[in-house]
Amino acid sequence: MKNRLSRRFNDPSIASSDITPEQVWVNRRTLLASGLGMAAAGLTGGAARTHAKELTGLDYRVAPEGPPVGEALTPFADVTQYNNFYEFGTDKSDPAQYAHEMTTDPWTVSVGGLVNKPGKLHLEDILSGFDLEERIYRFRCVEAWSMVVPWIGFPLAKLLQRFEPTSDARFVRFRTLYRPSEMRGTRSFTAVIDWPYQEGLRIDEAMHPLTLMTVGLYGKTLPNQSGAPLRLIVPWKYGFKSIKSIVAIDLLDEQPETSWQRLAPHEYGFYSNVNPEVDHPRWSQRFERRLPSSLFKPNRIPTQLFNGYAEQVAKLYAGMDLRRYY
Ligand SMILES: Nc1nc2c(c(=O)[nH]1)N[C@H]1C(S)=C(S)[C@@H](COP(=O)(O)O)O[C@H]1N2
Ligand SMILES: [Mo]
Repeated sequence: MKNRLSRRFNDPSIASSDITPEQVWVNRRTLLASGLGMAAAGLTGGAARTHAKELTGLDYRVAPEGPPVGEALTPFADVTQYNNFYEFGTDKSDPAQYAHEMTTDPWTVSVGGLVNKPGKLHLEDILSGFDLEERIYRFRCVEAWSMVVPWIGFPLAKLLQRFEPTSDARFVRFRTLYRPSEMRGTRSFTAVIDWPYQEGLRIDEAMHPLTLMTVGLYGKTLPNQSGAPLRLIVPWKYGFKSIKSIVAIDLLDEQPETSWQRLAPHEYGFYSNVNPEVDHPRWSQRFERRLPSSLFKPNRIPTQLFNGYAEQVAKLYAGMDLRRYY
């Protein structure tokens, strides 16, 4: 089977529609959340979900909670037109302009290292093998902008368990596709990053239920600029840990080097947990600009420890000096 999902994103019947993805999202969510709405529309939950699948190409379960309390969702246009994906250039507008040059079909992910069952999975197998769910997460970039996004994915732990990590596995390393013919940012003479883009997590961070293998947002498959067809979302860490367009995952007994650490070790640490108390050497991390943000309406809000997820993840770092392990 071909990767029908990535094609669905460009489905003209969606593009020509004059409803925005945010409206689709809010309407469908309201419909699913309220029994009254479903009764009024003459739909069962199942029928509503099938309809959502036809509309978006993805079938997923909607998490019962709404957005983080009092925080609006960041509009689809801001989420998908203001990006970091250096493989396509360093300007925030480069990924939206050039990431379509990347082929995402066919797509395989290899999992190896300290696992009992190393192997390769096709994207189709990954998508059919796991129940997808929608999770609304805050996302905080190290450059001090942030957003709230309805991501669609499944816990990374479920994928890793399928390959049976051995008891020696203490870290996980992730690598992005490196294909210069389709990634103009990697062909530049002023090399920014030592490609392929590489990131890592400690095994308990990788196994944490908040850590999401992500395939969609706003009810659609990921657009290429957002890291299609498969990217990580680690909501309590700075955005660069959330590696895009993943092709390889390896379980290791030693802490892997990361692309940003290699580039500037005193600016970017391995942990990179969101922390308003620990400044970046060149700027403060106390505040963030919540997108959409402009000169006249900067939308400046205070940054929270672990990006607001302390209750869920602080225990992973009990006893650790967070200034030293930044
Ligand atoms: N492969 C790859 N993954 C990447 C990056 C990148 O340049 N290449 N940038 C990171 C950074 S710095 C951020 S803030 C987020 C941005 O995700 P977004 O564009 O979906 O907001 O992606 C992260 N993942
Ligand atoms: Mo970032």
